[in-house]
Amino acid sequence: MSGKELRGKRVVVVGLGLSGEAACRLARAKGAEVLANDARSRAQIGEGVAAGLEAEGIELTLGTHAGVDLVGADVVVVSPGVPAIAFLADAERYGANLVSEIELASWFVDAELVAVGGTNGKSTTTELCAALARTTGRPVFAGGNLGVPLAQAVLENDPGVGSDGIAVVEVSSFQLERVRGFRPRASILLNVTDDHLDRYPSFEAYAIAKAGAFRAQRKDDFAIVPHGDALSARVASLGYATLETIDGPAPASVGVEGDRLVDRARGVSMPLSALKLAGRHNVTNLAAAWAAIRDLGADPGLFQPAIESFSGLPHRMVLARELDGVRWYDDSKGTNVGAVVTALDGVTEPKAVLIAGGRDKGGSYGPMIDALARKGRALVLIGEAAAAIEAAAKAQLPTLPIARATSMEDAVRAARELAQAGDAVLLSPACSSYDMFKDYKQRGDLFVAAVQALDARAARAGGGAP
Ligand code: UMA
Repeated sequence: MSGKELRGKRVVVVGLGLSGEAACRLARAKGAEVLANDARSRAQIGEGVAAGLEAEGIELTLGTHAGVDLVGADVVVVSPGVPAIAFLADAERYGANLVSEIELASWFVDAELVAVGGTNGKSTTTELCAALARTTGRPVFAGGNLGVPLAQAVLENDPGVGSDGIAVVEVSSFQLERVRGFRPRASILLNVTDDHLDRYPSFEAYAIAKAGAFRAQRKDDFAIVPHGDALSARVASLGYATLETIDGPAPASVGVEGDRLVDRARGVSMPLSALKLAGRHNVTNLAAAWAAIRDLGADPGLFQPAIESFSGLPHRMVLARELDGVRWYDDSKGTNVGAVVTALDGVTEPKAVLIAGGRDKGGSYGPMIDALARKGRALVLIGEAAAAIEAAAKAQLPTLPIARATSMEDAVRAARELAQAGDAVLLSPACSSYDMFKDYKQRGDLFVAAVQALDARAARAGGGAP
């Protein structure tokens, strides 16, 4: 079904977070009869949001999913955070038309779409794509899992989703679970490693969910994966696009030769030093973004200034402070084991104290403990997963010092005691934040505040002004 036909249709939206709210309003603006449903109560949703939706003619069923008829609806939009609960699975079995919010939104996108998927590096690569896309002078939207739902951009007539635009969408596996017509001109898959195993029955199921960004692609579209990443290539090949590899020797279309990034398709190159982001993985991210935007017809000869002025994302390996020879990094967005491995291996300091823990997402901590064997000075653990991580670390690395902390301030104090001059301290939790914090942003902000509040050792020892 095409979205242009929503007038008079019955649309049910399940989950009233950012995506759900935008999806409701979009469907309503397109003339649908809309019912919004959320397990949270009216008080939890907030009277302002609820009354605002009702004023737009959107019907609400809040506090329960019971009694909501999905099978009788023409379209059911499922928010990314709603797992495959029985309510949805039953309806699907009886023929309900379930779609994700990005599927609904994409029905109304006239721009060229660029999708950025992968377990890690999505947000940085999305922003890199957007920075390179802006060199074309065309209107650019960057959002999706990154923050602003695609449905909201459509609702607000963002020029980046209009016919002249380039819409760069960070896509999570959750958003890709129910897509059919979502067809990016260029779709990037950066990597697939363990994540969200609390939601998926297996690693394979999680990996296959990512194929939603490729299935509707056609032969003249582009599916972009790193050279040598067989799993990503397999997932990307589940569609019909031309597979393009990056960050490797020819035929990879963009690769590293000596100290330069080389676009072999266009014969353009740039010194790697133009990229200000630390870590080898960011070269992969850049090569992928470069290839995608160049494939849309941009002139890569114009990319270098945009790359030089790109400074990265908040809570992604941001240097918070250097104190007494120790460098403190906020990588609160490191919410899975793969991200922590990349962060630990990426810091230039020879040893690091890692602050990790939070809500466990299933999967093995093994690769993180392997990285600690290479780089770890000590481990400070917070949150619900502390015991599981401690057990994994003790089994593999019995001599690694481990401390437990009950708050972020406590964790920072403990890390300070364990770090030595020349070390890094890294908040890269490998877990989600919801057991102790509102989200990863609040977790990172509290870390930075606690680090800023530390006194220099000389000042502490001196005990006041001379
Ligand atoms: N809900 C139910 N029933 C349930 C479960 C949830 O009704 O059984 C309701 C909740 O009560 C809540 C709503 O669903 O009201 C939550 O919806 P949501 O979790 O989809 O939240 P949104 O605010 O719409 O945010 C989503 C993404 N969240 C998730 O995928 C969990 C945001 O990604 C994204 O930025 C936003 O859409 C805009 O596109 C966040 C995220 O954590 C950052 N993503 C994961 C990640 O990056 O690892 C995938």
